[in-house]
Amino acid sequence: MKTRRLRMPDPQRRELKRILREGGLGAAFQPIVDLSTGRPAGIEALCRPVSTGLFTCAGDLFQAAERLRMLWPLELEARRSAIATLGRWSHDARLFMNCSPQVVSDLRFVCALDLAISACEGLHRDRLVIEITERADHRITPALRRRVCELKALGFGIAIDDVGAGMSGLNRIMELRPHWLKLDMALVRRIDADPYRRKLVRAIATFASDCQIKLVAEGIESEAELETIREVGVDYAQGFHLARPLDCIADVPAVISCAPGITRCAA
Ligand code: G
Ligand code: MN
Repeated sequence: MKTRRLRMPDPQRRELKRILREGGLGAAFQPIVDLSTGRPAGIEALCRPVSTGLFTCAGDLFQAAERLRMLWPLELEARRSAIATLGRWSHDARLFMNCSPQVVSDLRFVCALDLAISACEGLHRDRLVIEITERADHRITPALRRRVCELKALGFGIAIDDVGAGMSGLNRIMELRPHWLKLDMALVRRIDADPYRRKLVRAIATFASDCQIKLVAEGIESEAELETIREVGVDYAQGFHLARPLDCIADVPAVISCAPGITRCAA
């Protein structure tokens, strides 16, 4: 007689299913500031799982979803809820959404985005920027390349996240030709005290400007870092020194003071 081995249900799978069923995906919103005006050029939606002990941060959650092949439904839900909040933001900043390369490559991706957009009156594709994030998968597949071309042709913005960290390297920029580059915070940390770092970021800023790519410095934590990135030619910035991620998109200020010499307290 054949014996069937019973598989124990994975507790993380059970929890992911519950999150999808009952909603347990919170979000926080952090502005990407245009340093020439102080206005948010965009707002990044950051996924924040409502903690139940199994997942304490978004990284854990998405790692488990990847392992359990549940990345698609989870990212779909994260994007849908982020897009829905845009109705509560009365200004015209773009919404930046983190998407993994596997999900962007999926044939259903564009349709799923359009469906979420159609539920939001007056929202157009050019208000959305897809931040291609880097988790484990570093290959640029033909499917990813095709989908990115398609998204650009349809009017969506494309950003490459965490440039300078891990796998978000030069070949990714070359292959995908994004509208936005987001410099990883490791590259800008204490840039004011490090001439080597300044030279590297200045070179990237020159490249970005020559290619009409908008450059964002992530993770700005001090006035000195802010002044230095501005000095070397970075036009957009994000970080605790400018604004912490906020639970409610409507609380993101319409103008963020970022004039040189004005000191803000990092809350
Ligand atoms: O990978 P990505 O750039 O999307 O990650 C953004 C993460 O960085 C979020 O979790 C956000 O809360 C965090 N973050 C945003 N601004 C800062 C900052 O100034 N310093 C640090 N250490 N983390 C930040
Ligand atoms: Mn990001």
